[in-house]
Amino acid sequence: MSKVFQATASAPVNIACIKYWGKRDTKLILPTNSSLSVTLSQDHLRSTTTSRADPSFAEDTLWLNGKLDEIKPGGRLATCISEMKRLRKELEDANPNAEKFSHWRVHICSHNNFPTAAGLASSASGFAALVYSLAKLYQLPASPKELSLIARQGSGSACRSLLGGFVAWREGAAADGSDSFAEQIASEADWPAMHALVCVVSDDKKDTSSTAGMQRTVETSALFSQRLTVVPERMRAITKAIQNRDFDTFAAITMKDSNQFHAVALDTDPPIFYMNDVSRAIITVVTEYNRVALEKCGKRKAAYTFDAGPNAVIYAPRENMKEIIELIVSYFPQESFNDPFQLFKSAAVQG
Ligand code: 2P0
Repeated sequence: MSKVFQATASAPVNIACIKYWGKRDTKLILPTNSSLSVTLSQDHLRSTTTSRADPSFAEDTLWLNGKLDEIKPGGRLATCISEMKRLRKELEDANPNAEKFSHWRVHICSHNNFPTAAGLASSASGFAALVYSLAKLYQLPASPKELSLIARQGSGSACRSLLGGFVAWREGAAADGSDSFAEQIASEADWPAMHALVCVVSDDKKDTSSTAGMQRTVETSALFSQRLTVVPERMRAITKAIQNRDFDTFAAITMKDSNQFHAVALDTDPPIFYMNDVSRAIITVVTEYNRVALEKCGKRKAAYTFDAGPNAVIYAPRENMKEIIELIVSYFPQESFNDPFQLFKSAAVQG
């Protein structure tokens, strides 16, 4: 029997505090603004991917959650796979002793342990796990930053899931995308008190995909250009807040940016609604909770954020979480949610 190669890797979702929304290059997936996220840890929201190279395989094949998925020529999956094969080929060419299998076909099996495409960043963890598993399969010495350049071409937000903790995706300026990568600005250990509560309001598939929605915003929203003028200062300010463990500033910026992202979605023609009545009620509860906290001690105690779907993520220092969960549960009986609340904290990607 001839030799085969196989590797498994897993990557978690990330939840943005400064949102990525809009591309300046749709093929290379270059964003119109930098973004910043927290990579969630623990085992609840992860993609796990196994890649196998075997000389007997007839074509590259992918199964997503047990179902055969199409690898369209020239599409995002094909791009990521061919980029990883190219890196393996470079390694083989540079090292005469390296085994030559970059030309073999690969079979890839990927599994999400949470609802796919429900605004819970499944493409982020999915492409990060895919690229990471191929990097292990091909025994590449590439750094997470280098791999983020490839994962970005699968799905923009995926580049941030290759690193743990607090991660910035730099928009970059180069036309070839070489400076549009993710980098860690603080590790989980730098701010261990930071926790995230994921409130699954709905796990239905969303109506408007992020990919289609964001380009419609770029093309039709007058508010969008205003957003681009404020993001650079927000990136600077939130980075400083994270490095200083200044939760009040972190919370103020995170909520403002979530609100602005949903405002430009609404300003899109036709309008895009990602939040629903439960999402808006969660905003009201957190706002009131913070109003009382501001009155009492001059600082916010929680921050909501919503992505391209109705589910809420509430960031808060761990010490406030019990109170926040009790508050949310008292306002929203569990039937409002398809899933019980899940508590995560940020952490590094695991292999
Ligand atoms: C984010 N989102 O920063 C923002 C906030 C959704 C709202 O990144 O077209 O699925 O594959 O690059 O990465 C969703 O965008 O879009 C996203 P593509 P992606 O997390």
